[in-house]
Amino acid sequence: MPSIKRHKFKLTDEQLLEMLYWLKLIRAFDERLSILVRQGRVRSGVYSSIGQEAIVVGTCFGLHKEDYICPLHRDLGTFLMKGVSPGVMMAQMYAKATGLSKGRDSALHSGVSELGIFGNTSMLGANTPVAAGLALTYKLEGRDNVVIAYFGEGASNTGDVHEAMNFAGTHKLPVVFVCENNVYSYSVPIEKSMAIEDVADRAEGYGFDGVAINGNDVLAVYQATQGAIARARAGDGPTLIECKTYRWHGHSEHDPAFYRTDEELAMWKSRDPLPTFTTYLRSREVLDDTKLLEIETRVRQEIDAAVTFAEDSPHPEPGEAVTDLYA
Ligand SMILES: Cc1ncc(C[n+]2csc(CCOP(=O)(O)OP(=O)(O)O)c2C)c(N)n1
Repeated sequence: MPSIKRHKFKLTDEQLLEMLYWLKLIRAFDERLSILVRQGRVRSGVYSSIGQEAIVVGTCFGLHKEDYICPLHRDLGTFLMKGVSPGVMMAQMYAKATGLSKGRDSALHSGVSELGIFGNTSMLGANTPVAAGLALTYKLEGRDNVVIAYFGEGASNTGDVHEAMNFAGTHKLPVVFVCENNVYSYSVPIEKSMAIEDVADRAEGYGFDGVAINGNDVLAVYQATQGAIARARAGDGPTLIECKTYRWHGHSEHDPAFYRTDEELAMWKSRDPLPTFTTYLRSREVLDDTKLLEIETRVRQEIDAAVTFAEDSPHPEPGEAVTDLYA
């Protein structure tokens, strides 16, 4: 078995501050969405990623435009980091004509091929064979691009995920499998769905490395991803990165999550990826009050503008329902 070497990386102060900006933007986007759902303004299914932002930022930071991502229902932040504007993303959640799917789906299934985003599939895990297929294309075309395939620990139990990992391992495809292990698959805790502790252990059965890391530490996620991407670009095949994390909200905004305790939630909130990273940046003297205020003001303005754009956008015309169809 190959074994993962610690990947060394250096980020400039500007890049570290940019990471903080993304963490805060994605948190603010989801927090606002949650309020909009409660106000009845957004009626699409919303699956909050609050608490899991470090995975999105650590995996997407520095990706090339041509690299593909295959995100989950919970990964709206990956769309933002890949280049979809907060306004268009918000309009998508409002099912407005200016959204990605022009108001034609329940918000979570749109992809953007020009930006390297494959739309989320309802059948969880079904995005991973697609990721392997995209990676096969890159390999056959001799390109050095990579594909990031996201899935939950629940989805890791499906046949699709095993087939995708087996195929990718056999053909040494440039794909990074990112498991967002947030303890619950809907209401099912991990110990009721898996006989092993770490999803990462499964990689060995497919001939590549798997690593379980603190998914709430953005730099740990970045480091693991950069190592995996470097191996993938060099033709050394896939890596499985299991990011241990926790979702603060229920499975979706309509789930009150009665199946977990307040203590458990409080424990995970004490591991909030945002203050952890903020404290780190302050201790390294990368961040001070002025810079923090600048970032927070920018985030607030961008989210406000996104909501205004979505609210002011038109609903789709009925005739639009039969356009963009393939026969
Ligand atoms: C193949 C499949 N089986 C069942 C479901 C129903 N379902 C929707 S969400 C969910 C839980 C998913 O948990 P996980 O994969 O861990 O991702 P998370 O939502 O926790 O991020 C289930 C079982 C589905 N969408 N697809």
